[in-house]
Amino acid sequence: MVFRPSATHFNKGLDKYIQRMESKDSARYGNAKVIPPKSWVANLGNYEDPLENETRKFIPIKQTVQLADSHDSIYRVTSSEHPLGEMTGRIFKEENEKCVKNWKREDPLALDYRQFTREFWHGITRREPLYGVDVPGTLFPPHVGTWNLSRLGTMLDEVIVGKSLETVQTPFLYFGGAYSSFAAHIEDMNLYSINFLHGGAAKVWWSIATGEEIHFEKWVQRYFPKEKCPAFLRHKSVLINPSILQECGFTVKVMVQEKHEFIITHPHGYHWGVNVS
Ligand SMILES: O=C(O)CCC(=O)C(=O)O
Ligand SMILES: [Fe+2]
Repeated sequence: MVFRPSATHFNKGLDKYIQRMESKDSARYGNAKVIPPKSWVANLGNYEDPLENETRKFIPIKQTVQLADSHDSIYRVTSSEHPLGEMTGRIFKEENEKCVKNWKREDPLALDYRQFTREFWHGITRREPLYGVDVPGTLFPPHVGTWNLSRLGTMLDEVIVGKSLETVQTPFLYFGGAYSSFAAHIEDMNLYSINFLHGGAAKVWWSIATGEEIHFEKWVQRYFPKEKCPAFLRHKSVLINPSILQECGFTVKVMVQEKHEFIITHPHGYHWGVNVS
């Protein structure tokens, strides 16, 4: 579902807004998109461009994707650290551009989102995209009082007082290279997640309606009979072409997140996706 809250509703904060979304049964429709009011976006001001920051360094991963079934629909993603090791956003951008050049015809920025997703699934095993994942930090300026991902003010703050649960309550930055993807998963402790696109090209998300997760887990397990861990989807390495899930009767939704839009994932709501560039 897509929500376009008024400034009044939005400024009451995330907790209140989630209650409002839930009252509209948003979990049954997969991920929710929240488009913030213009006044809130204007208040962000001109903040840091992470691609120009010379002090924040990270080691991107290189993703390799292999087919895991016989009908071109289920894939296993493995990641290795980039051979150059730690780099700044600027170097990451250059490395990403080199990859895109090597793939020739497939410059993602030249495609609309339908062409892009078709191309993504079509060439998925031929590319090795780069992704800067789980980089601790935030771009939110401290003066932003509501929906600031570095201090969300959620229910968790009331039960965990005086410190933050590392990785659950602290924000991360993601630098998405062209065609980099994230595997199907639900969150640790089955919590919600919230994601804001600060800049760059879009991120395409797929999600399964809450309520279908057990069926989905059983369905996926059939394709990985050798997996010993019953919760192996938590290892975040499985990508599934949404078409096959639709054919098998799952409620799969696609959502394209553009600059300055939030995506909220629901507890038990499986989601996965790909960065355009
Ligand atoms: O952007 C990513 O790579 C992961 C996003 C995600 O799974 C989330 O925000 O819950
Ligand atoms: Fe997630």
